[in-house]
Amino acid sequence: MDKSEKTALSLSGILLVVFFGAIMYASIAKNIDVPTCITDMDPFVSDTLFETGSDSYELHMVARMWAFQPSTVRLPVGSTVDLYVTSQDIIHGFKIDRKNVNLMAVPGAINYVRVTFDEPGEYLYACHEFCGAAHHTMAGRFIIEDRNDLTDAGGPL
Ligand SMILES: [Cu+2]
Repeated sequence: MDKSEKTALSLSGILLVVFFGAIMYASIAKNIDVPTCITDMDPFVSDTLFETGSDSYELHMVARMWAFQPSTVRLPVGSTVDLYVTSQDIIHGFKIDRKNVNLMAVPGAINYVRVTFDEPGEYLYACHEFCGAAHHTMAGRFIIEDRNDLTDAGGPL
């Protein structure tokens, strides 16, 4: 083996040890870790839907293989929803039928849209990014109904 090859191999070995040591130092001594996929901001670890005013709501939608949480959302007609979408694992999509809403659900990030439901009925939402074997099961629905019907059903969500 040529002397320059030995030198290059030795330097590579030393660098591997230095890099591995740096990772271990950051992990153990500095307590630095890779970020979690889902954001740990407060709204995403507590309620998924809450009322922010009269007929206005804030909804936190979490996508994961292979479902949305929540899968059914009941709201009164005329509701305006501040919708925040994120993913717990991999990239998903979020599209609401008959609404101009088409977002990506990205792990570690939050996407936002404001949507108003002026007409009663069911608005399906689904994942539009092929995300694996059960991608076709990733769907849910907004049920928009008269406030009186909603009260009979036990309130929003
Ligand atoms: Cu998906």
